[in-house]
Amino acid sequence: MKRAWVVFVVVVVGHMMGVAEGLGVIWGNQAAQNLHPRNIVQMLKDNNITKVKLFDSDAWVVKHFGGTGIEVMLGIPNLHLASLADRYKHAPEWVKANLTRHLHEGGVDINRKRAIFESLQQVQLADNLSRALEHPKGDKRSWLGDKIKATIPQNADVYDSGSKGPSTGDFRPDIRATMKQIVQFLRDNNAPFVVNIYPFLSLSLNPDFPIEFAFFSGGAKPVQDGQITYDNMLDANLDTLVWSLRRANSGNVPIIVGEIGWPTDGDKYATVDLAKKFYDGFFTKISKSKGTPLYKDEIEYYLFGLTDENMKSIAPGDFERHWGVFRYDGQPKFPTGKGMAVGAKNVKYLEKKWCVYANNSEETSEQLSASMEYACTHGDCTALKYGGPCSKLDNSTKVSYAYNMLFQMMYQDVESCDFGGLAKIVTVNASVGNCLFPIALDTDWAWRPGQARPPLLCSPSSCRCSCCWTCDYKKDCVVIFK
Ligand SMILES: *[C@@H]1O[C@H](CO)[C@@H](O)[C@H](O)[C@H]1NC(C)=O
Ligand SMILES: *[C@@H]1O[C@H](CO)[C@@H](O)[C@H](O)[C@H]1NC(C)=O
Ligand SMILES: *[C@@H]1O[C@H](CO)[C@@H](O)[C@H](O)[C@H]1NC(C)=O
Ligand SMILES: *[C@@H]1O[C@H](CO)[C@@H](O)[C@H](O)[C@H]1NC(C)=O
Ligand SMILES: *[C@@H]1O[C@H](CO)[C@@H](O)[C@H](O)[C@H]1NC(C)=O
Ligand SMILES: CC(=O)N[C@H]1CO[C@H](CO)[C@@H](O)[C@@H]1O
Repeated sequence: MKRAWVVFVVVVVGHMMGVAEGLGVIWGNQAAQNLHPRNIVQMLKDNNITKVKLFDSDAWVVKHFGGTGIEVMLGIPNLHLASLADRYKHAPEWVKANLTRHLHEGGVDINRKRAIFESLQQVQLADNLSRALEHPKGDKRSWLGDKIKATIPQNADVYDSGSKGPSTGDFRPDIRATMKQIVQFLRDNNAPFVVNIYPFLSLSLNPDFPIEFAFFSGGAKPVQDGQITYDNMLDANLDTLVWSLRRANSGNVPIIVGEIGWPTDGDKYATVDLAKKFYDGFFTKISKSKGTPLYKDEIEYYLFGLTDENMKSIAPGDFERHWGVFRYDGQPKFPTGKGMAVGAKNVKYLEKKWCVYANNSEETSEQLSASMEYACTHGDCTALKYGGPCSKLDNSTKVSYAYNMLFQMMYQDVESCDFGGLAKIVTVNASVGNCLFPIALDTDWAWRPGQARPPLLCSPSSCRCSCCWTCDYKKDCVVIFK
């Protein structure tokens, strides 16, 4: 899900790892509507998932995990990260304001809690941050102490495997010095190295990638590295990291996979079938708790992600909005035999109303494509290409799909189903075959990031701008309480 060059910054709160404790999931909330946190809590419990990672520290969301026994990792918004790194005193201030405030009796479980500061930044920033987190006066131990651990998550492209496989692996030459400094900071503070590994991206970005190597069914030509045979990318990748850490004199640093998953739409390789194949193999692998050929401890994994996010940036690709093991409404996309099988229960939806292309006027094809472009820009059309079920619709049904997505993302606001008279609201299910025309979640259920309770609704007419969904709606739009 992340671009190749990004790094992340993480602060881990709570007792330290070493012993893995199973599977975590990432709940991102860049969707027009998100399930209520209490339903997420229930879903996690139903699936025996005890760890969740959130990308920001929205206090209202975090509060719902209090007393549930679920460990929470919290992210830091990007914009805060730079200032956190630039001056020494900012980091303690941020930690106090956003993190330690949750750590009280009856709050989010302090002993089992971890928090993540996370952001998309360059290596230099991570480097600055590791210095900001060190004690002044040259003490290498972080001022964060034992309760909060700092780590700086990386994408797997910060290391290369070299010519002979994992055993010749090392951090990339261009950033090696910085990476060395970062991992030694981790080592000195008993903090984990967090790495994001996406076999899907390796496959999707590299036409020569042997497809079966992305999965766990042993169908690919194995990589022979001395005595060790690698038949899947994940193990080979992790052992490359093990070697890279060893070469940085930090071989004991524990490893956590901070993100792993497979999207279901928006790319040639993003299909329900391949995602199911990936997850089936992955769940079988982790149920054996064996680590990798070189890393014998059980590894902790965070799945990306729990649900689809239809407002995520699609700069990396249309698949960005389809990483969920579950749909937008917490319903399973495919059966997973092990792990993550149980969907959200008692989900409430808005009325059974769809917005579709009316086909009753003399519109020109220019008007039609302009309306489609509007709907796709402000809504979500990422399911209309690349071979997924909605890509097979005929053109005019695609227009209906686009209209409906925007209509639902606008909480079925009637004014959002106008499109200059080209659209109409219907009560007959507009879904076609396996292409779901979704219904919005009930407003008592749904929320958007940063949104106060009760849910706010901002419609195009009240906004007088076409950017409710892309701009900061709190600033740019008039907000109506429903
Ligand atoms: C969760 O764990 C309980 C107790 O071990 C078990 O009975 C149940 O089947 C598990 N649920 C899932 C979805 O794995
Ligand atoms: C890192 O710190 C240096 C020196 O304090 C500063 O010049 C630079 O802008 C910082 N980089 C980032 C990305 O914050
Ligand atoms: C639109 O309506 C015309 C006239 O009724 C019909 O011939 C045509 O098939 C319709 N097109 C669509 C896409 O429904
Ligand atoms: C459908 O749309 C595509 C691209 O917009 C266009 O190339 C194609 O000719 C259209 N098909 C019909 C039947 O209108
Ligand atoms: C509409 O039909 C689809 C099947 O095509 C189904 O999955 C969906 O649940 C239906 N929606 C509603 C609201 O009944
Ligand atoms: C997400 C969040 O709660 N951020 C807060 C972190 O702390 C700063 C400084 O107090 C606040 O401005 C942010 O709102």
